[in-house]
Amino acid sequence: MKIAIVCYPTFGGSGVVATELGLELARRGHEVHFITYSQPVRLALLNPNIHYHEVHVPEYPLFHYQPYELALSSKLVDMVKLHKIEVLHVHYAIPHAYAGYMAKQMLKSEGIKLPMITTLHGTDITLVGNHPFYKPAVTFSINKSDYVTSVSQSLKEETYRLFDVKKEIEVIPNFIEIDKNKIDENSSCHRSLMATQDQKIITHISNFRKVKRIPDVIKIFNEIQKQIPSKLMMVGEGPEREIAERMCDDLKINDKVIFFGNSNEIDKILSYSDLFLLPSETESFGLAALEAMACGVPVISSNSGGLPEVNKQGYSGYLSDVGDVEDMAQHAISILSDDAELLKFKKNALALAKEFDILKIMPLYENLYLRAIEKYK
Ligand code: GMT
Repeated sequence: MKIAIVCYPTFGGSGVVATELGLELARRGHEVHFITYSQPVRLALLNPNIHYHEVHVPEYPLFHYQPYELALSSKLVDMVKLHKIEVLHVHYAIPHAYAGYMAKQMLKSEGIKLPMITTLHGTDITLVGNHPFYKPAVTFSINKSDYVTSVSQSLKEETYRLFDVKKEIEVIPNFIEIDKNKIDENSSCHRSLMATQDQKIITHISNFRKVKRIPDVIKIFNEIQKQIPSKLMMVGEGPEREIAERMCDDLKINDKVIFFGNSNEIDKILSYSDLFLLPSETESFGLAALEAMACGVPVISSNSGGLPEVNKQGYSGYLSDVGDVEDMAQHAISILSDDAELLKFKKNALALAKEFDILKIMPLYENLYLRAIEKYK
């Protein structure tokens, strides 16, 4: 199949999912065209089936806001015609589903039929898309998609609750390539760079936005380190980083916390980790938690959104109410203070992650593409 993928090329979860999906489709022999404003961070262009087309938005002094949707839909029309693309898969409703629909209509006027699949990822529904300024356009473009998927049952229910969506939403969860997350002894990332042998390694990875409740991460770690020799790895970049750094200063724990910024070595950092913290306000799925579990790292998370679909209470980790840092810290300490218990949780986390193996999830997408192409034949 010839598939076009539109996504955000940044470190965010939706871009990661879209990129890993495209890479696996290419490995399976499909021709994949990424169409976005810069090269997705995890995209390696070494596969002859992978193509990347950059969307340029020409600067013009009249424009206070650059019309990205317009440039994207024009690029889509050109690429679909040039490469005979059979199906369009847009990730994140805003503005991709809207731009995709415009491209579809332009192509239709030239007699070209292009099925469009929209995958809802989370904040496009729960935070941004729900804003009254966007809501009519988001509702319209979801309803006009040929097929709609969401990354969890929870997000599907949220979409129906918040929007007047008539379309059937299919749940296709986030996935993980299990074998990729093995410790590479040749890597420059060694455990000794992070902690001493007697210290436990605790990790948080996110885009450091408010929704991630970064101050809770620091508070939980502060309680843990009072009882367990440990270090905290803070991986990612975003507006809450400064607050977190200041908190570490105030609590006098900055020698126990490493801020990495954005990293391409997260699988290595995770492979050395003993525990993962994700106390988010909401999380449609929690890809970062799954990435941790795939490295055999138990997860202490909040119980909001789709997190209970990924992290299982008392098995792969623990889930607490949003903001209950005391409960989260207690659970963390209970896992970390007993080596046998920690080992059990690590094994369980890996076993659960295997349920989301890319090889199990990929046929769901391939089947969807086939159905979408068939629809217009
Ligand atoms: O978590 C973020 O803020 C990034 C965001 C994104 O759209 O890139 O992640 C969302 O999509 C991921 C992939 O489907 C999900 O695993 C994340 O849970 C979801 N984030 C939220 O719902 C906050």
